Amino acid sequence: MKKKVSIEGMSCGHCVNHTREALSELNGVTQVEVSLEGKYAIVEACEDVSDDTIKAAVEEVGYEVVGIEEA
Ligand SMILES: [Cu+2]
Repeated sequence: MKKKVSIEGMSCGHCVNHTREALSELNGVTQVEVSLEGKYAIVEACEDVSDDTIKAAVEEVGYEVVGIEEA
C-alpha cells in the first residue's frame, strides 16, 4: 500500500527527520518520503497500515495529520 499523509506543523529539516523516523518504525513500512514544502509524507508499506496508526505516530512526535489518502 501507499498513502499520502498531509501534515501541519513541520518547520525545518529536524521536523522532517522526526516525522520520517516515526513513520519508518511502523510495522510493514518499507519507504517514507517527507516533503517540508509540500507538507506531506508518502508512506509505502508491504502490509496494510491503518490511518489511525499513521496519525498516532505523527502526533506522538508533535505534528498534526490533516488528511490521509491513497497515493
Ligand atoms: Cu523543525
